[in-house]
Amino acid sequence: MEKAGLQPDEAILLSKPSNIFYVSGYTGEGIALLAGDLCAIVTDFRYTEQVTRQAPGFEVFEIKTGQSHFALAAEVLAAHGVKAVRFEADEVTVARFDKMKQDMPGFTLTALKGEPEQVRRIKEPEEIACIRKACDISCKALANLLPRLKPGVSETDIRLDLEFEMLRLGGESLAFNTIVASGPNGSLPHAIPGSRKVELGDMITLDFGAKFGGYCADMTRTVAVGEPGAEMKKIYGIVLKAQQTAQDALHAGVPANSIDKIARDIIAGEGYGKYFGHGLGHSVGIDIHEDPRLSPTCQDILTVGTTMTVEPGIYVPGLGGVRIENTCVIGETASETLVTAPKELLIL
Ligand SMILES: [Mn+2]
Repeated sequence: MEKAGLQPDEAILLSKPSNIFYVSGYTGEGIALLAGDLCAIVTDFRYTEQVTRQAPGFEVFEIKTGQSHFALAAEVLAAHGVKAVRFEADEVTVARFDKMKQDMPGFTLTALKGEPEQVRRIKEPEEIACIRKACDISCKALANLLPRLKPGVSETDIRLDLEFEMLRLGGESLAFNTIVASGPNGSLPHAIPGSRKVELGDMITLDFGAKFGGYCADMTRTVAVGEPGAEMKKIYGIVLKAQQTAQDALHAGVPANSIDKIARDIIAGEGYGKYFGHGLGHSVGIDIHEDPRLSPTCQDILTVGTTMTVEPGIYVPGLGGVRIENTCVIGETASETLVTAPKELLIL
């Protein structure tokens, strides 16, 4: 990918798992080296065969007992005439940077400026296909769960049920820890599922996603078990309008914060502005949270092929909360949602 911009004596050293997967398809531990005539993974005995299976285009170098990945990388790079190494400053800890300096003497070490992530912003059709499949699995898991959402079921039981369904339906893992927030717990945007049992009249916020082909789904639905109170119903209507209006406005060529503003203005206009304290959305791919963001401060111009969640919410302490979230792909004049589950208020 970004090898095109490299000098002949320069290499990129990747240690962030999502960037290594992006360039190579390899999902195990280790580091990736990219230079003019070199694509390599440096790893240990446990993963050597896995590299050859997942990343056939990459040479594999296995560290000796006691040898650090950086020390072996230094040998490999020196043999290719490399003198300068660029690394991921947002991934390498201070301790690992010290180790890198110690084990790679003589190399000029400079930080990448988020170039791998920049390239990853625009998803290839094969990447979109994986995210779509992850979203399909997630939607089916929700549909299978719904008949079992009843008074007396605990949040942790709901979480287990939903996660089991996602894995049973072909999800290879979970994109993130499932959020289940029932009744008054709904006012916590990132509630941890607990022992609280669902009561009649509760709204339940479910924020979850499967992973497929290395790519994440991200979706949220808030459903009611029995007739909810009047204010929660009103809040649901506001969030739904904010979600739909912002999603309808999402397309290439506009600044990210203009989409955030659409949802924020609708919610504020109804008097709930102070109860929507997070950004409207984020990009999603190999990592669950990627740039750009739909937030009041992100001025990036949206581009075709970028994925984006649209997830407004209203959280009222003591009452509850509502969030509705779709993962969308940005097109030239419109966006397409990859999450097809209905958004209208569902009263079970
Ligand atoms: Mn999200």
